[in-house]
Amino acid sequence: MADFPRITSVEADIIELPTIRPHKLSMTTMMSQTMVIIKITSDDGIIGWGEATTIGGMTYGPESPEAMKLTIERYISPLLSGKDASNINALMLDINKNVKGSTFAKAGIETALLDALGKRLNVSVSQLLGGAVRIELPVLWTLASGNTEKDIEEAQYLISINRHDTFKLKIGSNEPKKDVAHVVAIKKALGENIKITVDINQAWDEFTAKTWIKVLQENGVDLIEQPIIKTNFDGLARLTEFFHVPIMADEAVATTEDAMKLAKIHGGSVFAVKIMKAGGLYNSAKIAAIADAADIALYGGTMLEGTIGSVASAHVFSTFNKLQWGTELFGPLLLTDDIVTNPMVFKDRQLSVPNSPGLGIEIDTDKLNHFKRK
Ligand code: MUC
Ligand code: MG
Repeated sequence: MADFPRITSVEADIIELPTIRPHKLSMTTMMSQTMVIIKITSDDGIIGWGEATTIGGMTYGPESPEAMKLTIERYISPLLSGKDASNINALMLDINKNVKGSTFAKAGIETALLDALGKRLNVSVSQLLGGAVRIELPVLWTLASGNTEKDIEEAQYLISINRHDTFKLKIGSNEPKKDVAHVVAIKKALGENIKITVDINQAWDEFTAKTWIKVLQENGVDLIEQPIIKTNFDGLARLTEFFHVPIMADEAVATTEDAMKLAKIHGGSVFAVKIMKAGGLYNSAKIAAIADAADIALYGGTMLEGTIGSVASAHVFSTFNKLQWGTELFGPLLLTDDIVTNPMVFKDRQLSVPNSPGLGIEIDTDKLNHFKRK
């Protein structure tokens, strides 16, 4: 063995897991989730696992699962081969020089490198990132069955078992009047003590947003997420100034550069941070720092990843100075099965951040092989 652990292989496999019910968003309805699972092996025998995941094929983000796998195999793997597995800054710098965009693939690769380094040093990923300031993260649930009555039933059950007290509603695929009536009906049925957030996933233009956010605000909705097209930064700033209800940037705030531009004009009173959009955990922490400096609140977002991606996100969110709006890291709960032997623990409206070395997950290789796209 060399004086440093050399990377010997980088593998990327597409895994498909069915969802527990259809998950309806403004741009698509998901029946399953497709994940790219990354395995990085080094000559000291340590294996790191990562995940690169998007939502609904190419309807949400710019990278398809197939493109992520290809980018990793054809362009990223040769950059890593034979290099020092422990110098993540040097590796990511080299990848960023040679591979443009591809933040989802890069997030998965960086996750695998962090998992391996944590195992090598016998510390958790959050310790590698400087340490967790919270070991439990609030977690909401998204109601997106596409049916108001079913959503109410689902929420009432989850409230009764104390799993969640905050629900996110996905709207934007119907006429605004119908969508808003759906939100108001759910808000009324669940009552004062239950928080409701609404994600429009860019479906409204600015005028429609101004008209209908007013009704949502009057009906006690707690947070409005990405109502307008992600490129309309000034529009987000105008809505943020106009409304009392907080406006959250999601698709608009992908990279550190987006965060900087939005922070300057206060485009959003909350930023949804996601490791996939940001291109990894370190960039997510940088976005959090920009938000803090601009007095913009933080929310730990999901790309509906499985356990690997959700745990990686939990590690970095646990290190944020502030996490005023909690998280939506429920991805594994939306899936009918898992590829780890130690699933995430969700209890009393919180998820626990693992503290064993690396990510703190154990891969179930039989399940991994079973759910691999053939
Ligand atoms: C999004 O845009 O926030 C997060 C939760 C969920 O149900 O969908 C995602 C995507
Ligand atoms: Mg969103």
